[in-house]
Amino acid sequence: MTRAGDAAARIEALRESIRYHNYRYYVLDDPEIPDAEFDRLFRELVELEQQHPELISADSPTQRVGAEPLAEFAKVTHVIPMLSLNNAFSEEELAAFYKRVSEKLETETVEFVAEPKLDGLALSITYENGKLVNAATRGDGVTGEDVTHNVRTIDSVPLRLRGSDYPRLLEVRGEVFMPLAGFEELNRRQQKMGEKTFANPRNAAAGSLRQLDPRITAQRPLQIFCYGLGQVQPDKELPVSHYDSLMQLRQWGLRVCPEVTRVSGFKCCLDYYQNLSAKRSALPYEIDGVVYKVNSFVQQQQLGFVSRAPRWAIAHKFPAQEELTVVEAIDVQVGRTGAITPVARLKPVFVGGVTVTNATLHNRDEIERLDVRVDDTVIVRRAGDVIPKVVSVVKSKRKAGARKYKFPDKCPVCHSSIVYEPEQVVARCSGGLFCSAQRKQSIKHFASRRAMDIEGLGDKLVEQLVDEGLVQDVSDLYRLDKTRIAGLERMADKSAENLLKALDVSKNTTLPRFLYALGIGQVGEATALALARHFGDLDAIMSASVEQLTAVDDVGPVVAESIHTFFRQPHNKDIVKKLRGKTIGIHWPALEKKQVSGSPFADKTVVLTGTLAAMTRDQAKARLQELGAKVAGSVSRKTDFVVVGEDAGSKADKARELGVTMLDEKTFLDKLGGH
Ligand code: 5U1
Repeated sequence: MTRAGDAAARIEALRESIRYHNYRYYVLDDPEIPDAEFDRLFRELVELEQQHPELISADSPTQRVGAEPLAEFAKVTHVIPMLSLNNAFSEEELAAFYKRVSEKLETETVEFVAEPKLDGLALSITYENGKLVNAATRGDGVTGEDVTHNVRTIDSVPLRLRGSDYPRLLEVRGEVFMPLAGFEELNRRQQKMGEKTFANPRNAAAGSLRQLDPRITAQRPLQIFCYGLGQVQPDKELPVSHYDSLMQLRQWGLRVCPEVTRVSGFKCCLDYYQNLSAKRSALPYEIDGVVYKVNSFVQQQQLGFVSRAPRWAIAHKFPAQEELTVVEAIDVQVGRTGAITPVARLKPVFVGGVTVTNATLHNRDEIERLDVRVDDTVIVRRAGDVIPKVVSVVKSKRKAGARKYKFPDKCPVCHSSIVYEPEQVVARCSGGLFCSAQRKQSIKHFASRRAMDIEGLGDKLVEQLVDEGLVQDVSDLYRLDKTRIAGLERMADKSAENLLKALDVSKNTTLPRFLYALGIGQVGEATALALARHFGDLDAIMSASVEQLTAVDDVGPVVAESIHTFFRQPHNKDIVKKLRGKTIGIHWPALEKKQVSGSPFADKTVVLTGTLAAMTRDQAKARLQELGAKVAGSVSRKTDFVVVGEDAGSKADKARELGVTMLDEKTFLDKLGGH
């Protein structure tokens, strides 16, 4: 075949593939591949068509915006088409966009409005004389679906506009989305009722908006952020810039994203992108990039449009959080408490900014739900610092004869039986401390930074110590001698000395750390701290009844039972005794309870936002907890103080909105200082 022939064949194959995935995405609401993969196919087609313009046909996916609307809904024609955005996938591509705009406008410093690119569905809502009369999805950009009945059920969409100075006809455009917490709750509900779960919040939002019965939509936690105007009549008194029009929309009662801001010049665009990227995992909804729009409407008009998108706007995308890869094997890992977690071993894939080789499969039920098999092509997701997970299997790529995964019934390490607690999905190895995997995990946990903080005692060394029979339980760590340690692979006199020193240093600890280090089921750092604060000393905790334990803040019957059982085990009591005994001598200062009761933060709920110059977020949190505060992740009417550092974002806005007391860093440190 000739090169032109090769290109023609590839173009046709790409078009077919894009049509198929468009259908899955837009019509079925059930995409098979991640957005990043789709973007790549699309870009390859655009590039090939640019190189071979003679091969462009009117029916190519590049020559129209979306796909066919669903048949069940009435069709709505958008008088002003709903366009899409061009993408920039790198700083260089953003720079090229900036250059094009500034050259065309003959200005070096262009003012933009920057806002998050939400991962939802574009919507058009029309108000006549201030009343909501119509709402339509984007569809193919020209014809959408009438979803008025469903949109009316979304709380954040006003049915009437505020005030009286709105135009007779106002069409607003925005993004409907499902916040993360609502999405997780919805999936839990769906699973409980044996209904289909959604792969991500975008699918959940799309599925919810495209319901024929508005009563179903009304139960779905949909939200909206408005980001622009469509038709407006009369349009004489409209603001002259995009930013002012958003502020005007807000005044009319329409919801605009609080992260919207004006930025001038290329560097400020990049700063906004970086700040938002750092904030991304803390936002309550999913975003996949930043949208920059030239602020002045006059300048927007000067720039105009290219076929499917405006020249005055661009979406600067974050690195993809979902990618395709292949499952090379499925293993199970044994945790500290014997929990058996299946893990997919993956062909290495770059996702969410790192190379991922393993992804959790959570439990046996999840393997069943996904029906994941060795050799399957899967979508893997890594968002923020969250452990990578397999989102779904691309069934159309499954090889013939791929066999269903059989969950083991014996622990792969100690060969004890795997058991299930009644009503629990977690499988556990029944080997207890006989199982070396459980022992290794509990020793690693004991030594970890937030527990006993034994520097130099990393995972590899713990494994060697257990495998060589030098350490059976954590108390054996403190009996190690230099010659034995130095004799281990990759160890020498100096590293052995350092480890012994670190072990010695670790003996001077705090009660909450020690409690946490013991690895009692269900006892994390916060519970350990609450227990230490409530009882004041370890003996009181060890002898407490379940009822007495339940009296502690945040300790429910399950946690209380777990603590109680732990301290009834002769083996555990023996280890604690050895650790505190004269020979080893782990000790901690007595807790000064009076410090807590006199503090301005005692029993207060505090939220931290932004960056503090004097301490890290963890240090501030620990200090507040020591002083009796509960440190929460989000602002509500129950919040007593919000500590506001540099570059604080929406939490500060929320605090302002709710009238919560805000402390700047200096006031915060002054309050801490006295205590
Ligand atoms: N935030 C935001 N998302 N978004 C999507 N703004 C925005 N603007 C869009 C689209 C498609 O389009 C206009 C620039 C035409």
